[in-house]
Amino acid sequence: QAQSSGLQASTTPLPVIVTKQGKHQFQVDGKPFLMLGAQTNNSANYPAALPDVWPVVEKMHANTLGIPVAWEQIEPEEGRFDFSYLDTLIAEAKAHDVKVVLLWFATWKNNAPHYAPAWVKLDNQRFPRVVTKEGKLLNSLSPHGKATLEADKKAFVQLMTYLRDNDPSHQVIMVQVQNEVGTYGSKRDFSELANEIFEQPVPVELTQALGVNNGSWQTVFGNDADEYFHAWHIGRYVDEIAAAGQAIKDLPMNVNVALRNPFNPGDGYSMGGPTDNVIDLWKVAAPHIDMISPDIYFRDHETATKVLELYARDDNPLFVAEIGNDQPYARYFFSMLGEQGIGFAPFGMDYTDYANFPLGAKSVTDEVIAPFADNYALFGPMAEAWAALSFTHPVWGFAEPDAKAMSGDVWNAKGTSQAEPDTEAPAPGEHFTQRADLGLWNAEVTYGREMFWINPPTGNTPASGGAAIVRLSDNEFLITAFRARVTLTPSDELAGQHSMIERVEEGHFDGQQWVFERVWNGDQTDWGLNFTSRPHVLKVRMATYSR
Ligand code: N0T
Repeated sequence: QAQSSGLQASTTPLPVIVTKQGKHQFQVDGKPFLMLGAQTNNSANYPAALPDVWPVVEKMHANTLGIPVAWEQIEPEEGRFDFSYLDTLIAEAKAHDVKVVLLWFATWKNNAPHYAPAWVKLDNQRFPRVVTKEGKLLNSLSPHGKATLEADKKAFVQLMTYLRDNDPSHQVIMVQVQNEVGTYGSKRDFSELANEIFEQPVPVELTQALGVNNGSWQTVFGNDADEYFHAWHIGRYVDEIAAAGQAIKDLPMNVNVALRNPFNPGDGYSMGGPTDNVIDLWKVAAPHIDMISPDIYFRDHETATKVLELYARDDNPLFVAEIGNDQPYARYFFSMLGEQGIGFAPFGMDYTDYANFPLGAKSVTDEVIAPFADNYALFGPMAEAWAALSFTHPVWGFAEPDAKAMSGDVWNAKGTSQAEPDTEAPAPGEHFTQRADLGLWNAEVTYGREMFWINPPTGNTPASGGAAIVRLSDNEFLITAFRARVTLTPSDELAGQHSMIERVEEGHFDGQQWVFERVWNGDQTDWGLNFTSRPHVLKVRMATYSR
C-alpha cells in the first residue's frame, strides 16, 4: 500500500509535444490539445490571490492557466522548501478543470532576479551580477555564475520532484523555465570571469550547427559576438536546469521571449534572450527546451503577424506565451492557428487589480474579456478536433488588417506598419481583402461588409475580424471566422471548368467527431460565407462540373 498519494503510479500519460515533418501536436491526457490559455498578472502566485483569478479564467472559457511559481516562495531559506502554494493551486485548478502552465520565476524574471530569494539577491559574491563594459553593476544575474546555476537547478529539481509526487494526473502540463531571460543594458557580462570565457573558442557544436568557421567569438561573429556569447551562455544555463527537471518529471518546457521589433530592432531589448536573430543559436544551446515562445505586445497587424511567422518553425512549435489583453490582440488568435500554433495566452487575465497598459488593456472588464472569450467559446468545443486536424492537414489563419497605418507614437510599433489607407489601394476594398492559395481553390477573406450583395469591404471598426481554414481534402474545407466573409474561388488548376459550392454543412464537434446541424444554402451561400460575432463552424464541399 502506498504511504501517500504521491507514491501511487500515475496511469495518465504525460503531456508531450509530438513533431512530425515539421508539424507539431501538443498531447494532454493522451489526446490532441489546443491551449486556450490565460496568464495571470505577476504576483498572483499565492493562495490569497487565486479567488481573483478563477472567475476570469471561467469567463474566458480558457482551458489552461499560466501562473508563476517563485523561487523566493518555495525556498525562502536555503534548503528549506515550501510547496503549500502549489497544493492549493493544483487542487483548485483540478476543481475548475483547468490545466496549468507553471512559470518558474527564478534567476531571470524580465532580466532581474526579483523573484529569487533574498539569500540569493543579497549575496553578489556568491551569485554575481552582470557587469557592463564600463564596469557598472547591473541587477541581472550573470549566466557565468556556477553557484547561481547550481542553486537555481537545485530548487527547480525540488519543484519537479514535488510535481512528480503530488500531481499524478498532470494538472500541470508545461513548465516555463525562467521568464523573459536576458539582460537590459549590456550585450553581455564583461566581468573578469566572463571575459576569460569570452576569449575561449566558440564551442564546436555551435559553429558546426550554424555552419560557420571555428574561432574566437570575436572572429566568428564580429559585431554580434557579445550578444551571441551572452545568448549562448543563458541558453546553456536554462537548458541545464530544464534537463535536470525533466530527468525527474518529463514535462514539456518552454522559454518566453521579450521580443525585439523585427522591423526595427535597435539595441534596447533584453540581450541574450531568444530574440529572432538568435533562435538558431538558442536551438543548439537549449535542446531540452521544447519551445521558444513569443510575448507579443506589438498591437499592429504587420509586426504581430511577422513575429508569429518567425517563431512558428519546423523545429519550434508556436505557443504565444503572452499577448496583450486589449481588443486589438484578440484577432491574432486566428493568425496563431494559421501558423499551426498549439496555444495562446493573453496576459494579465485576473481581478488582482493591476493592468499593464499601454502593453495591454487599461483594466480587466467584461468588455475587455469578451473578444478573447468569444474566440475560446468558438474553439473550445472543437479544441481537440482542431489540434488533431491541424497536425495532419494544411491550415490557414487570417486576422483583419489595421484600418490605416498606425501612427509612429505607438511605442512598440514605431515605423513598422506598411498598411496603406484605403484610398491608395488599387481597387475599393482591396485593403480589407486577404487571399490564400488552398490548392485547387483559393480563399478570399474580406472584412466589414453586408452579408448580402457585393459592396466592397470597408473593414470592421475597430479591426476585429479573423478566419481559420483547414483543408480536409482537395475539395473539402473546415471554415470558421468572426466578422468576416470567406469566399472560395477556383484556382488556375481548375481553369476552364465550371465550379460551384456543392454543400455547406453547419455543425459542431463532439471530440473529433463532426456533428451535422443544418445545410447553408441560398442567401447563406450566394454572396460568400458570412460570419458574424456568433460562432458558426462550417464544412464546405466545392465541386466542378462540365457539359
Ligand atoms: C512581460 C509582462 C510581465 C519600456 C509585462 C513585457 C511578464 C513579462 N514583459 O507586463 O512582466 O511577466 O513577461 C516586456 C515588455 C517591455 C516593455 C518595456 C517598455
